[in-house]
Amino acid sequence: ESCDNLLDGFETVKILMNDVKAKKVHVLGKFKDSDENAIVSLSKTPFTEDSVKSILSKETNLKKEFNNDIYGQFIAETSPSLNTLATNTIHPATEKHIMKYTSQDIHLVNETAEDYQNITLPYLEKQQFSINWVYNILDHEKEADRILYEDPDKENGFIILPDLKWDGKQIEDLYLTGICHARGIKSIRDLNSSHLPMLKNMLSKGMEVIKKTYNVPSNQIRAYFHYFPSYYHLHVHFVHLKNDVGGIYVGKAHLVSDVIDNIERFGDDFYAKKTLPVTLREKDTLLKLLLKVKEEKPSS
Ligand code: M7G
Repeated sequence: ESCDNLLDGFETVKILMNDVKAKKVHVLGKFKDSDENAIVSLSKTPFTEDSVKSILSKETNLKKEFNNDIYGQFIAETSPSLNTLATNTIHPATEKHIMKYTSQDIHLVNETAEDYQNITLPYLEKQQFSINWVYNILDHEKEADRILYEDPDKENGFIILPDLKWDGKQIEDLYLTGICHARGIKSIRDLNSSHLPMLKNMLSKGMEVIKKTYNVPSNQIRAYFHYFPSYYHLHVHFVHLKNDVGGIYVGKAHLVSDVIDNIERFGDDFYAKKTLPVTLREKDTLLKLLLKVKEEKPSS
């Protein structure tokens, strides 16, 4: 389905983040006829075997930059159809979205169980991203044709589908999301032994589906949660080991297998009690709130 007019009259307000390494840019702007903020994200898509073959042909014009001994450097002007960009839009974008996509310093802070109860939880109750998109998926209202597998059980079931971050083309950057049917589990903080059957179900069936659909064995997939997540409805990130996305770093990613093991070995309330590291952006109000208690009680 083509949306030819969407960018007609788009007005760029500013570039929020230009990630040279990931070849991705997040732009704040306005669509024509709308006063509300929009974020448009562009990313260069990975090469595929087919695209490489088409680029390396007479359709491509090579403009010489220089030649030195045995070394040459050129700019390749490919045919427009080979130069597509993965484009994501958020509209209307809230202040919180703009913050999420604005380049800024990140801080690593320890959140104790007490901090969670006293600071994070009350903050989340007032301030969090809407999870409508999650419910739309669970209710088959959106992305229904993208669902790879569904276990409809209300307690232990889930839906697995390609993540927004994956264009579905290259197996090496496979990125799927598994969303549990049970509602009200915000993050790993809420998990206890009553959730073990669901966690095991998501892990084993998720891996089975990946093997069946993409022929990738489970030992080449990293299945993990984020803490903090952006969206507070429990979901698993299933990512190919070769996909070196940001978001797998220490202090943010928690392997599903570790979570299961911790609850089984160390008890029902492991995650309710554990001090968890959290990474927060400089301008996040929650960072200020968490740092404030640390200053008041420097020993913790
Ligand atoms: P997270 O850990 O809550 O947030 O994961 P973060 O990784 O974005 O910080 C949410 C996951 O859901 C991310 O991997 C997103 O790319 C993905 N996601 C977000 N949205 C809004 C959508 C969506 O509308 N559809 C799909 N399929 N995935 C989404």
